[in-house]
Amino acid sequence: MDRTFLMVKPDGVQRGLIGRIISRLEDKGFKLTAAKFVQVTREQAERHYEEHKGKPFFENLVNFITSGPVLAMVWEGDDIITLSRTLIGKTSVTEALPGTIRGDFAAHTPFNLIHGSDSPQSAEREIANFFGPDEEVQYDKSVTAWI
Ligand code: RTP
Ligand code: MG
Repeated sequence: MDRTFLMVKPDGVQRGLIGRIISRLEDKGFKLTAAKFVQVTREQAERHYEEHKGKPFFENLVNFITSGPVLAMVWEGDDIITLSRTLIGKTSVTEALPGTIRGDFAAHTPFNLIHGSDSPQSAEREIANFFGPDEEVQYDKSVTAWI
């Protein structure tokens, strides 16, 4: 079973889309193992987006992600890193297809509602930036046997 870090960004929280975003992840059959509603600190935001440090949009990105609370989550599922990014849709709202979260709900780049890790290495680093080792819940989700 693979795991990833997914985060409803401040725009998703402000627009009241937390429930609908979570529903899409549940509908797909993914398993939620940790969740935390938090205000991201500047240091945490810079660590989270460290691969973008030095790029022209970095400062705006950190300002955006620290502009209000986010819902930080860990989800499990086979191939979840690839599958969740397909579900989320392209970064640019002009390229995000209908049927994806961004394609259906996001109207202005870079306010694209949800973050998803892009590799297992990123996932581990991003999870450790938001959650302690004991904060993930281990449990059986019987429906996963049927999907
Ligand atoms: P994310 O990391 O947030 O899940 O998004 P992503 O993988 O689809 O996109 P990434 O390339 O990692 O970029 C991270 C976030 O930075 C903002 N962005 N702005 N040219 C720009 O102004 C620009 N490029 C990227 C977006 O909010 C993007 O989600
Ligand atoms: Mg990214």
